Amino acid sequence: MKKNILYLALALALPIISSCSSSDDLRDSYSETRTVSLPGGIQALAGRMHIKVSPEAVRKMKPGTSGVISMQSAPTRLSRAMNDIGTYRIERLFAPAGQFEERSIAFGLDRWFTIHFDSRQDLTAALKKFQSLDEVQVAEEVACLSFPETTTAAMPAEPLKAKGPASAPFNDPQIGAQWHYKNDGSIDSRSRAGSDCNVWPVWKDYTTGKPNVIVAIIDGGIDVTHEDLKDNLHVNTAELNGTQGVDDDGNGFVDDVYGYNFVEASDVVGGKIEPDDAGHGTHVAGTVAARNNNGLGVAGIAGGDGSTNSGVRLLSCQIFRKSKEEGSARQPSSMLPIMAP
Ligand SMILES: [Ca+2]
Ligand SMILES: [Ca+2]
Repeated sequence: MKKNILYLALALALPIISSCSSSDDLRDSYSETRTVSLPGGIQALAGRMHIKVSPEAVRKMKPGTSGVISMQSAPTRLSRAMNDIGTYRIERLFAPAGQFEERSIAFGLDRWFTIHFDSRQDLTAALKKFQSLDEVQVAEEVACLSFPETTTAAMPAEPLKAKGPASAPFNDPQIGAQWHYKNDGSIDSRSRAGSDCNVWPVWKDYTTGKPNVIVAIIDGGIDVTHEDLKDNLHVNTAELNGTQGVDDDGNGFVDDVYGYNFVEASDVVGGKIEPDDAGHGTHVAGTVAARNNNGLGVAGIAGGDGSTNSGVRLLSCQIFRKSKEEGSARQPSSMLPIMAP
């Protein structure tokens, strides 16, 4: 993973490493991440926490041009606390935003860090220790992320037929089955008139979506080749026409053509978006802005009317890869304001 990992300076790392059996033992990967249960039923990652430090503390923890920070000058109590729990890596929670970094600093996003420490440590005790420090404003667990579950009871026993209300406003072949947009009770015996979001009048009288609106899909990755989505994707042309492996538009993200893969995993290369195994991100993107009136598939809530200057644009901010995967994701702090036109 190549995302601005801030390593401890050797001066601090030596005593940390020497206090453990092996530094390699502590260096977990996404696939090896262990979870623990906290009071209240929260599932959290072992050996991880997020902290927000004070403005005074962060001034001493600034990374150099190489990305390496010197903890020698960090507040003594904070350094000692990190040492006590076997900290082996510190990284910015919100990735540095390149030319837009000033904006991140203004909102204090540069003061959030992920602490990686010995997963054998008691997480509750570690959080309590950090919460007691003057230099730390917030210390919290890294909650597990997992796919939202859909219960079978909420799903129809049989697929709905692609019919439904007459006079559909667009020619998408599946629009009749999208009862959640317009439900007049005619789809089948189970459908209930009015159980919908009533978007048809909005399309007719107000808008079908405008391309100057970018909607971030914070979910599994979008299939950017999908025939009913590709024309409504936000495309970062500087990256599309740029050099692979280079942050061509200077926003802190490399090769972010359609968004970014924020999954925290050692095998995620270059932030490249990959559709999740359940197609969930693609499904959500389609609900938001599948291309309308293109004679293909379904309609999206804000998918336009088929004309060039219509439909919102989709930005894939991937935080999931698999249905049953547990882990964490880095935060897409700067992507949304940066990529908006
Ligand atoms: Ca970029
Ligand atoms: Ca369509």
